[in-house]
Amino acid sequence: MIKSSGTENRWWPQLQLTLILLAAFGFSFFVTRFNRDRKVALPSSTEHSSASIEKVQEKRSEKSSPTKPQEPKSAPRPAPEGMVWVPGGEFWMGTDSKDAWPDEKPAHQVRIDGFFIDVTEVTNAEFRRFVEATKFVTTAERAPTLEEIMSQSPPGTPPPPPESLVPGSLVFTPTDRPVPLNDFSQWWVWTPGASWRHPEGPGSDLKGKEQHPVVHVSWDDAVAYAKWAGKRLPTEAEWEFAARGGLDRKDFSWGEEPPSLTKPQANLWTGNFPYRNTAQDGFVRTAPVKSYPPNGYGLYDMAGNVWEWCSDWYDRDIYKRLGPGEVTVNPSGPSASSDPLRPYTTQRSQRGGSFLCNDDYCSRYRPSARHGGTPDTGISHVGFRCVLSD
Ligand SMILES: [Ca+2]
Repeated sequence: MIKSSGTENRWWPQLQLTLILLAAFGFSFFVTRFNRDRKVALPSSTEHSSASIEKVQEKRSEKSSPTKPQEPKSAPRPAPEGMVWVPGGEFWMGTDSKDAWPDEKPAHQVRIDGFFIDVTEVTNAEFRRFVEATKFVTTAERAPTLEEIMSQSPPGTPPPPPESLVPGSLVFTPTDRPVPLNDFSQWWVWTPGASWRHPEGPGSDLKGKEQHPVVHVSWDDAVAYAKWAGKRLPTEAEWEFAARGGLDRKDFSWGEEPPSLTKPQANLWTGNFPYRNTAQDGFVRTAPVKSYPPNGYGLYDMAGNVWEWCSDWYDRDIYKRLGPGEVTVNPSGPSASSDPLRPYTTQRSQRGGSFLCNDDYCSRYRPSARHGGTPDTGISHVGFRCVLSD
C-alpha cells in the first residue's frame, strides 16, 4: 500500500504520486509502454539470478513431456450456487501474438484439473454479506503505516508527512483533454475516503450498484472473502483456461473478431482514453455483472469490467524459463514475485482487463494478458472472483 500526500511539502506531491502509481498500477505497465513507444530494448529475462530461477522451478508444480491429453473430467457433483464446472484439460497458455506484451510470451502447453468457478465477478451485494457477517475492514478503510509505505519505496525515499497517513484509494478520474499516455498520474487520483463502500470517493455510494463488481479490494481482502466463502482465488492457469471458454489459441474470450461497438462483447473504454468515453458499450465505469454475453463456459466479464486477482505471485518472465515442448501441470506460479522493472515491490497477478481498456492504450482484456499489483493495494478497477476445487 502506498498512500497519502501533503501539499505543504513541495517535494512530496510529485514523489507521492509516483510511488502510489508504481505500487497500485504497475511500473512495468508504464515502462513497457513507454519503452515500446520509444523503441527502447527491454531488459531480458537474463536479469534474473540463477537462484531466482531455481526457486521458480522448485515451486512450479509437476511437469511432464507431451503425451496424449487426458480426457476432461466431468463435474464430480452439482455446482454450488453461482458457480459452474470448468472441465480442465490441456491448452495453450499465453500467446505468440506480435501485439502481445512481453509477459504473455511464449505460448506454452499447460494441463489443469477441473474446478468450479464463480459465474460472475464478486458483486457489491455479495461482498456486503461478507462484511456484515465478519465485520471485516478492507485495506482501503485502514490508515497505512509508515512502515508499509517505506518497505515498498526505493532506498532513500523521504517519508511522507504523518498527517497524510489516512485511509483512501486511487480513483480513476478522466481528464478534460488529451494527455500524454505515458503519464498515468494524469488520470489516477489518490482519494482519501475512497473504498468499496464509496467507489468514487466520499459522497459516492453503492445505491443501484448492488450487482456491480466490488472494487477497491486488495488481494488480502479478496483472499479473506474467499476463505469466508469456503473458496479460493484461481491460479493464473485456471483463470486463463476459464476465460478462453474452450476456444484454444484465440485472441479473445469470444473468438477472433475484435471488440464490436454495435454488439459489444465486454465493458471496455469506447472513445478516446482518458478524456472522452462514448459509453457505446453502455457504461462509463463498472457495469452490472451479466451485462454482456457469457463465454463458452457460461462465464461473464472474463474480459473487461474489472481486473480480477489471481492467487499467483506475478513473475513477468516466468513463461520464458519453460523448456521447449514442456507441458506444465496445474501450475500455481512462482514462490515469489519478480519484475525487473519494479524491483521494490511484491506483486500478485491480475487478469482480464477493465472498463478502462482501450486499444489506443491497453488491450489487456485478452485472455492471455497479465498484470501485477501489490497485494495490499485496492483501486477502482480491480475486483475478483473465486474458484473451488472438486
Ligand atoms: Ca465501457
